[in-house]
Amino acid sequence: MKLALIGFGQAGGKIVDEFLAYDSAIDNSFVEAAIAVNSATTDLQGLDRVPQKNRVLIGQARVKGHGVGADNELGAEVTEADIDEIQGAIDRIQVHEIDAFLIVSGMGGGTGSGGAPVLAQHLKRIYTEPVYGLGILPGTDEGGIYTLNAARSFKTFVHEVDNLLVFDNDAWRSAGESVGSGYDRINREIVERFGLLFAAGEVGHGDHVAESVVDSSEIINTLGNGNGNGISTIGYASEVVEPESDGLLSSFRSETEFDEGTATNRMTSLVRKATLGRLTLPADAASADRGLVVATGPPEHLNRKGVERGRQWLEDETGSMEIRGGDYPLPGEDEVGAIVLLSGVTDVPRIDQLQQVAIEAQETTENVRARAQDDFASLVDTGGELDALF
Ligand SMILES: Nc1nc2c(ncn2[C@@H]2O[C@H](COP(=O)(O)OP(=O)(O)OP(=O)(O)O)[C@@H](O)[C@H]2O)c(=O)[nH]1
Ligand SMILES: [Mg+2]
Repeated sequence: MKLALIGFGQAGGKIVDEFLAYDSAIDNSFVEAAIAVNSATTDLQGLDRVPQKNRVLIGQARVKGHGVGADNELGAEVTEADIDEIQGAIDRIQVHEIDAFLIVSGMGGGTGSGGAPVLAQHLKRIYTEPVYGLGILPGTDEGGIYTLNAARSFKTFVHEVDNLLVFDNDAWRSAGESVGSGYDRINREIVERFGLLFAAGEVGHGDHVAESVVDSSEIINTLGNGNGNGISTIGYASEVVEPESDGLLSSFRSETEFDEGTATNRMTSLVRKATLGRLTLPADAASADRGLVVATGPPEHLNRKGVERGRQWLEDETGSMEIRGGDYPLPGEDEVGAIVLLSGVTDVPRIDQLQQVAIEAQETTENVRARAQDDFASLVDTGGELDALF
C-alpha cells in the first residue's frame, strides 16, 4: 500500500523517520513520500531520514522556531496560519501514485496534537484519497496537561480522518527504561506492526505468486473510506520456523501432509495470540466492527487453510461478518507471523478514561471561572463599602 507519510510534531517526525528506516531495510517501498512538520527548529534538525526539503517549519512568526510548549490551541492556530507552507511540500507528492495519506502524531504535546486534526481536515477537503491518522497516546505518568491535550485532540482527530490507528505509549512502556531509549524501542515496535501491515498491501503480484496475497484495497476496506470509521488497533505474534529443507525427504508425500497440518495449526494459534495479546491500543476484540488477518513469513510455511482458519476464528470472536484475510509472503525469512487489524473497536478502556478526563477538566474550568467571578464580585462589593466609609 503506497503511503504519503506526514509526521506532525516531534513524536510524529521521529516515527516517520523510523518508517523510512524500516521501508528501506525490507526493500519494499510502501513509503511514497515522507514529510515532517514542526514548530520547533531543533526537532526538525534532529531527524535522520526525512529529506531536508520535506521538513516544514510552521509558526515562525508566533514562536520563532521554539515550539508551542504543549499548548495545543496554539498548535492548531499556527497550523491554520501556515497551512500553505505544508501544502507546498504536499504539492511535490505524486498524489495519483498513493493509496492514502497517513498523518502520524503524538497526541499529548502541542504541535502535533493541535495541528494534526487541522491538516487532516485540509487534506480531506482537497483530495479524494483516504486520510488516515496514527495517533500516539501519552503515558499516564506524563501529567495532566498531556492527558488533557490527548483527550481533546483525540476527539477532533478521529472525527476528521477516515480511520484513526492508535498506539498507546502507556501500554508499552517498561519500568526502569530511560525516556529516550524507551521511545527508540517503542518506535521500532510501532513501525514493526504498522509497517508490516502497510508493506503487506504492497507485494508486486508478479514477484511471488502466493495463494492469496493481501491487496491494498483489502486494507482500505477494513479501515474504511469516509469519515467516522472510528479507531483501529493492531495485534502481532510470530514464531521462528525451520528453514526450508530441500533434501530428499521433502519430496515424500507424508512429510508434505505433516507440514500442512503444522502450518495450519501454527497460523490459527498465532492469530489467537495476536488478537488476545498486547494490542497497540488495548481493546476488547469482540467489539471490533471489521477485521483483517495477514499471514507473513516464508511462502513454504504459509498455506491457505491456516489463514482461513485464523480468519474464521476471528469471525467467531468478533461476531463480525467483515473479516478479511490474506498472505504476505516473505521469502528467506525465518519467522512466521500473524498481523491482526481490528477496525471500529468501541470497547476501549483508555479512551473512556480520556473522555472522563476531558469532562472533568471542563467542569473544573467552569468551576474555577465561576469562583473567580464570585471572588471578584465580592472584592468589588467590599471595595464599594470601603468607598462609602471614606
Ligand atoms: N512513541 C513515542 N512517543 C513520543 C515520542 N516523543 C514524544 N512522544 C509522545 O508524544 C507526546 C507529544 O510530544 P511531542 O511529539 O514532543 O509534542 P509536539 O507535537 O512536538 O508538541 P510541542 O513539543 O508541545 O510543540 C508526548 O506526550 C509523548 O507521549 C517518541 O519518540 N515516540
Ligand atoms: Mg516538540
